[in-house]
Amino acid sequence: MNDIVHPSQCWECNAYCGSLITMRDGKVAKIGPNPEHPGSKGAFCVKGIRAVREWTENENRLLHPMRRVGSRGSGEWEQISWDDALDEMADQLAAVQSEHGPHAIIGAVSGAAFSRGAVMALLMRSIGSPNWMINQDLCGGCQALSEKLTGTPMKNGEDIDNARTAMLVGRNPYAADPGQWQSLKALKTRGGRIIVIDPMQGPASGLADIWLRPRPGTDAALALSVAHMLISWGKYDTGFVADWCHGFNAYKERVDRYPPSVASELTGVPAETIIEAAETYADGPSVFVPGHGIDAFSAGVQTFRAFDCLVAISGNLDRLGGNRMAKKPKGFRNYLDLIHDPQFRLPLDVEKRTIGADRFPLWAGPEGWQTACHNPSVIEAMLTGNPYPIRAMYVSGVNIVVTYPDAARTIEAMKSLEFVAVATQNMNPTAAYADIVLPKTTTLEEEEVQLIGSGPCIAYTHPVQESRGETRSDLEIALALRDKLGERNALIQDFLPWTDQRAFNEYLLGDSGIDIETLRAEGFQTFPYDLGAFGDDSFATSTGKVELYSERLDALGLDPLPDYVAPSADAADAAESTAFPLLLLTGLREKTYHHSRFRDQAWARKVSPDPLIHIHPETASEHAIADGKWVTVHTSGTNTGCRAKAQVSEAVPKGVVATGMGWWDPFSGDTERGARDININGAMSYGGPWDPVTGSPDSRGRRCKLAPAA
Ligand SMILES: Nc1nc2c(c(=O)[nH]1)N[C@H]1C(S)=C(S)[C@@H](COP(=O)(O)OP(=O)(O)OC[C@H]3O[C@@H](n4cnc5c(=O)[nH]c(N)nc54)[C@H](O)[C@@H]3O)O[C@H]1N2
Ligand SMILES: Nc1nc2c(c(=O)[nH]1)N[C@H]1C(S)=C(S)[C@@H](COP(=O)(O)OP(=O)(O)OC[C@H]3O[C@@H](n4cnc5c(=O)[nH]c(N)nc54)[C@H](O)[C@@H]3O)O[C@H]1N2
Ligand code: SF4
Ligand SMILES: [Mo]
Repeated sequence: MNDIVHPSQCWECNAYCGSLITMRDGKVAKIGPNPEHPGSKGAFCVKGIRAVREWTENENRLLHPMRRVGSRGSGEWEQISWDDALDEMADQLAAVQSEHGPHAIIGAVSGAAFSRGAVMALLMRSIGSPNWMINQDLCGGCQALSEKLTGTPMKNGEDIDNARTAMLVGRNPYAADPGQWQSLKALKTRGGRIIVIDPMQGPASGLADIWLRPRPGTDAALALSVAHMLISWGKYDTGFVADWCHGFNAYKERVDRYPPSVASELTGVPAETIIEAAETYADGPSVFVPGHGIDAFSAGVQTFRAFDCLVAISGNLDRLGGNRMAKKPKGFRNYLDLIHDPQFRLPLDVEKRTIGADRFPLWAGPEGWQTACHNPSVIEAMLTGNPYPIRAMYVSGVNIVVTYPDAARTIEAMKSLEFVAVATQNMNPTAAYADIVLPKTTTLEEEEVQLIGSGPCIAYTHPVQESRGETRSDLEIALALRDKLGERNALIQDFLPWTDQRAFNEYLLGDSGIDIETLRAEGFQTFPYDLGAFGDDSFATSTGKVELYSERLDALGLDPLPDYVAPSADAADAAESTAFPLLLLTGLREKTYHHSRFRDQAWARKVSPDPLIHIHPETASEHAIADGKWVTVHTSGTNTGCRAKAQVSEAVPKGVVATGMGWWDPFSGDTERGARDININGAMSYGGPWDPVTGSPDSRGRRCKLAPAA
């Protein structure tokens, strides 16, 4: 037995744990945690240990390019060669480009955190299209935009290990992030305090010293009230505020509108509890640990602004035990740098036509965070031709039929297109609507270099085995497609100047002084950085300071100060409130699944066989719903519904129901049914209200109704 152990990086979810992969006779024998990894520090999960291997070795894995032979969604395919697949794809894209213009072609990925995001953007730009979709309007987009506007990029910089107090807001690290969970338990053991803000009871509230249980979507009022208390007690960082904050007086006036009595009224949290939380948070260092529970909703940016400003004025920004600002080795290029690099940009007038740039200029188009489209506007354009037609789509690394709200409409939009190609590892519901399906490598087969904020470190994903079958990586597909498009004179410019993944990765490493060979051997590289050494270039805002008062929002006619925005469910009239009497939370994570992935793995189905919807005993009896029985779920704003299994428990407050996401049935044999029937996004609208900055829809807090299923 000759075991070789490769340090690598798991990126099956955005916890990004360091891994050790043991190879025996050329095969993966074991995947486990890397205790040396500075981000995860030995934490790991069952998906990293088990699901990735099955995902790779699975007999259902797609190993060859496929061409649709039946109608779209019929599930009838024939195997074809790569050459034929790429020829057909290039022919179709070139035809759409010449008939409708390059804008009519769109790419879709999950996010830009991995190379496939940037590769997709650059591939589309090479064709002349500024249009590509990310799903971060549904994930982390509100946090990112708030941090960008405020000048406080601190995502993944939570320094729980050195904190005295941690404040979790809409975060369930027990399921979502084992590294954070491990650090929080250690904090508790060493006598630190934990504040949890979450309407739902769960492992985190179980660990809490103070648990605030707000009405869904009202968290901003809590942050503003805590800030008000800190300022009124004089327990804020006067030096940091004087030197590095812009607009403190206006901000103070704003937060003074939210004494605990007012915040209590808005959120349902007792005023004494808000004061207790403020006292505890004031006794730092304190770390703000946010989660998806306050992101991806129509007031997401304002909610994050309220917390981000609190972190700044309390002196916890870039402080040991607080929230570290993003660090990067000098000379390293991350994916955002790539997307925004002037040498890879289309002319301004072309980028201005990005779908959604007119409505959400800080999200989509030239000034956008990632320049990507506003997705609901894209679906609209596919179906109506407004503002102009979208006729062809290339999807990679995202399962839009399952993970975008309004599955029926996404399917209708896909069916209306002239051409759809999907790159994936398995036949998922999105691939089912493709004309061409391309087989993709997995994270055990591809090399990736990535900046990990939680380390912070540069991490290396080790390609430990040969690609199975004919599978290829995103960059390999993009390069081959680029060549085919070139043969058809369909390239505007070549924005993919790399020969292979290694060249791409070396380009990312740039002049950072970190080299691939060391990364391969160690799995990661740390780099030196300063904490709290603020200077003129610390805050990337127009004033060069933390903008409590955002000049950019002001210029756009949006509220420049953080504020409480009533959740959209409050706007319902009497008829709607009667028809849809409950509030729906979606997105609860389970340890078994990563969104829609691994749904075909027997072990995972055994642990989590059905989509559950949590309902309070009193609410359940009011609606004649019994524990363990199937119910139908409908929300306001759509006609379609879905099913879930009732889990009657006091974990949710009365009148609130909570469910997961990502459900589909790989074995139903009926794609539409499999993707809509048990998928909460089959019952949700992707229409407004949208966050005015990110265009995010309400992925929770929507009004809904439940009834026993037939
Ligand atoms: N096992 C597993 N881990 C994952 C993932 C996965 O699919 N599976 N996905 C990864 C990804 S991409 C993400 S984005 C993260 C998401 O993981 P988290 O950031 O932890 O987010 P959620 O699990 O969606 O929700 C966290 C909490 O928000 C609460 N919540 C809901 N509405 C509100 C509200 O209005 N206010 C407050 N304060 N709380 C609210 C919920 O009750 C829940 O306890 O997990 C990552 N990790
Ligand atoms: N209602 C509701 N909807 C939500 C959410 C919610 O809370 N509520 N959460 C949102 C959030 S936070 C997120 S992050 C999104 C997730 O949305 P998605 O990104 O669509 O989720 P996944 O299931 O991870 O889909 C990934 C797909 O990418 C492919 N894939 C997996 N690994 C790789 C890879 O290495 N390379 C490539 N090219 N492809 C790969 C597989 O085909 C897989 O089916 O869903 C969002 N949708
Ligand atoms: S939590 Fe699990 S799936 Fe996510 S990165 Fe860590 S080991 Fe991988
Ligand atoms: Mo996410």
